Amino acid sequence: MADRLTIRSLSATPVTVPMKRPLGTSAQTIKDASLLLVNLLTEEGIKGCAYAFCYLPSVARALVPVVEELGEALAGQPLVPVDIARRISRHFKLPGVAGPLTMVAASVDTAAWDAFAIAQGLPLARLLGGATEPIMAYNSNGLGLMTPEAAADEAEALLEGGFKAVKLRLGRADLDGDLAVVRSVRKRLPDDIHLMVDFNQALSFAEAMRRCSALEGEGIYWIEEPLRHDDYRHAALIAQAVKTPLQIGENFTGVQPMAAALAAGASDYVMFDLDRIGGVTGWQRAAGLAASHDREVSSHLFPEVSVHLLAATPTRHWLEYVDWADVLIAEPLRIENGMAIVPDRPGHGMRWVESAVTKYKLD
Ligand code: SMN
Ligand code: MG
Repeated sequence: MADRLTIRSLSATPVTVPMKRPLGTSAQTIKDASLLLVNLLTEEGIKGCAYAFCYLPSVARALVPVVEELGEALAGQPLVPVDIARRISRHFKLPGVAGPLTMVAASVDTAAWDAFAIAQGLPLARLLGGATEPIMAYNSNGLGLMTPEAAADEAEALLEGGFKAVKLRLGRADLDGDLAVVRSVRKRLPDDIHLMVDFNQALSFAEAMRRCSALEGEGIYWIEEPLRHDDYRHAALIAQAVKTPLQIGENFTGVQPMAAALAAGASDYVMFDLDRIGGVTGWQRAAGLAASHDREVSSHLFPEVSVHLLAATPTRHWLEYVDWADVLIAEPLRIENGMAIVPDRPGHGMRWVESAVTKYKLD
């Protein structure tokens, strides 16, 4: 087993895979997952990989040369994660690590950690000091904006696999529309099943205060992103006024916005998006900050890698389970009794199915 690795090259393939259930959010309806598959090759022959969630096919395509250019900057460097993270942030210092460039920075960081863990012969969770115990997961594969009856049916269907929690998207034109769906879903679900709701930043401050207050007593587990994601000042007022826990964080780009949100008291819970928080390196920093504030940490998308990171997060909370990348992955993440199983393979355990990559490749 090679214990020292040297980066040889990076490559990237843009793909779009259809989702089984379209996801209507208050911002946009997502029907396909446009991903950028990133591969890191070392001189020793060990490979690491990761995917970026690009939302739009054009973004996935546009990032290919960005990955290749970063590969030229990293070629010949020892694969020491702390140094690679510093080199990646220096590479993007002038354009700024923002928007789609965070997807590249994070997925290359994650691919580097994958290769590093493979070289050590350890699952990423264990390399980072965690156990490979199952992680509680909620099913997020659906429950977009839909009619009350359709939402109740879909909520029930999402319990297959033993899930104990599901997430419903809200943010219709008016409060009554949202309330009707919440009541229909809540009525259909057994009492011991948790129901999270997500507004995807749809509301003004006044409307958010009204709707979040109205959701009290409706059996909601958390209320996610009622406001523009970086409006921490008003989020704090809502968090204070409403007993149901507030959840934000999928839009934290690195640890600094999270520190500002915590300082403002903007939420009860936090959730990290692997691409935005800064890959494995960024997640660890954010998890340290969360632990120092006793804040529960959940994940956003990227369940295959997040399951390892949550395992090594002292204040771990919920894994957001989506199966969107499953067709591309040789051994997709397994759920048993509503718990995600941390793969006991070296690295994060994702390997591409080459025939699927060819099939779903974007021109
Ligand atoms: C969400 C965001 C982006 C894509 C899909 C779903 C949503 C979530 O905010 O938290 O699941
Ligand atoms: Mg969300």
